[in-house]
This record gives sequence, structure tokens and C-alpha cells, in this order.
Amino acid sequence: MKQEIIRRSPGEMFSLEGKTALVTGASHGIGFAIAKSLSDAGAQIAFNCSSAESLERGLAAYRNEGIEAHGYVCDVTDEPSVEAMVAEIADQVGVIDILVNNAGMIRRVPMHEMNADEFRRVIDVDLTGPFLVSKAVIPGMIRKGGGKIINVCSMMSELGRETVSAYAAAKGGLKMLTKNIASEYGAYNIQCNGIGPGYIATTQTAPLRERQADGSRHPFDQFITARTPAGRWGTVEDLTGPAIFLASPASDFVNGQILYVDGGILAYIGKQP
Ligand code: NAP
Ligand code: GCO
Repeated sequence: MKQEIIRRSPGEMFSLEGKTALVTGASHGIGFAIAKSLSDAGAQIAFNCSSAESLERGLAAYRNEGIEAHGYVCDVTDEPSVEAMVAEIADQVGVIDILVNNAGMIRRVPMHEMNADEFRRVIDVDLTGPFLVSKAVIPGMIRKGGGKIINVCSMMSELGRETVSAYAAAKGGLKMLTKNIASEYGAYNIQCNGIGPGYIATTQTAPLRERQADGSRHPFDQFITARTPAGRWGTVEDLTGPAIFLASPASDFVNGQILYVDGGILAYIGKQP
């Protein structure tokens, strides 16, 4: 079969004009930053969160950036609610071309102290959620002739540490779900890749950075900064360029990859004491 060669200018390669993007859990934090960058590249933005309060705050934040985002209260673990949201977006915004599975949670508890319900909830939000939302958007993507799915993985897709057993299990599973969606739907011109943020300064990691009673830096803050070749925590802005890349035609032959945006921490054994 003769392969059609499409030549695009750099501007066209990274353009999302005419696309509809759903970013889950994007009322603030990493999701909000990614959604804003996709909007800056031309996409129409839909997002969801878990409460009416969060939705109100999120809509105000997007308006403050000059973005008319479409927001929905939807628990990503609730399949009927997810299906209804995806159908509403198709009616109100457009059939979803780009899905960013960003919604997530963490529970930092020593594994032997974690109860099964806590473990299951983390797996449900961080792994079953991306499955349910991807499952809901893929038929529309197939009908449209293709799409982009970006799963927000983690360094814990590769490494473990104390107290994050459920989260690491979920994010490790999300890495493999990413590869499996890529394998199963690549033939439909759907590319599924992951973004693996390092340690990013958001509300989720705030407890790991808070100042100690004596005003000194949190030991974990010092540990991560020393373990990161870039010598700093990541910011949500550090993730926006990689997100645009994976959401755009520039990555049409990239599939099943996890793009780690971690300042080099996964490559670095650590400074000799
Ligand atoms: P965050 O500030 O805690 O935001 C998490 C978002 O997910 C919130 O908007 C929350 O909605 C939403 N959410 C949680 N459970 C949900 C559910 N059941 N249904 C729908 N929405 C739900 O976290 P973040 O730091 O921005 O992290 C975002 C993603 O990046 C997560 O998947 C996280 O695991 C991942 N990540 C974070 C880091 C980091 O260092 N921060 C590094 C690697 C990966 P509400 O606003 O309604 O609460
Ligand atoms: C933790 C942190 C990490 C980050 C992120 C790292 O407690 O170790 O929350 O898990 O959230 O996932 O990539």
C-alpha cells in the first residue's frame, strides 16, 4: 500500500485547531496547566472534576485565562456518569479528538496499615478511571478516523517507595494500559502515550514540601532536589510542551511510549555522599 506522505510546517505540526480535548481532573494543578496549553494550541477544552465546588472554581480559573471551557462534575470511576459526560461533550462541544487521563489521587500509608478499601479506591481512580474514560471515547475516535489518548503516569510507573503501594501499582498498571491501548487501537489511527511527570509542585505533593516547625525545608524536599539533575521540583508548566507534542500531529507515529518529564531523576543514580 503506497504510504501518503503529509508534509506539515512546524506550525501545522503542533496545531490543535478544530480539535476537542477532554482533560480529566483539570479544575487545577497539572490537568489545568495541560488543558490551558491545549487551548493555547487551538483546542476546545472540556474538563471534569469531582464536585460542584471544584467545577465552579475551575470554570472561573479558565475564564480568568480567557478560556471558555466546558466543565462537568463526573467521577471517573462511575461508568454511567462517564458515558453520559462523553455524550454531553459530543453534543455541546464536539466528538472528543484528544483525551488526557489526568484525574488521580494518592494515599500515602504504609502498605501493612492500608485497608483493602483504601487500596481499591486508589486503583479505581488512577487505573480503572482511565480505562473507563478511554473506553467511552474510543468509539467516537474510530468514527472520526483517529485520536490521541495521553495517560498521566508517574515516576511510580517505574519505581516504588515507602507508603505509595496502591499508587505505584495503579501507575504501573496505567503504563501497561497505555501500551495495550496503543497496540489494540493503533490500526484506527489512535495514538496512546503516557506523560510521566517527576516530582511536580502541586497540591498533591504539598505535604512533601512543607516547611518544618523550625523553618527548615522538608527532608523529602531536600532529597528530591538532590536526586534531580535539574536540581529543582518540576512546575506544571514543564509538562505543557510534552502534552502539546503528544496531542498533536507531530506525534502521529509515536505510540505506546511514556514520555518522562522528570528533570532527569530517573536517569540519575544520585550524588556520591
Ligand atoms: P491534584 O492537584 O490532586 O489534582 C487531582 C485532580 O484529579 C483534581 O482536579 C481532582 O478533582 C481530580 N480527581 C480526583 N479523583 C477524581 C475522580 N474520582 N473523578 C474525577 N476527578 C477526580 O493532583 P496533581 O498533582 O495535579 O496530579 C494530577 C495527575 O498527575 C494525577 O494523576 C497524579 O497522579 C499525576 N502526577 C502528579 C505528580 C506530582 O508530582 N504532582 C507527579 C506525577 C504524576 P477535584 O478538583 O474535584 O478534587
Ligand atoms: C510521592 C509523590 C509522587 C508524585 C509523582 C512522582 O508521594 O511519592 O506523590 O508519587 O506524585 O507520582 O512521579
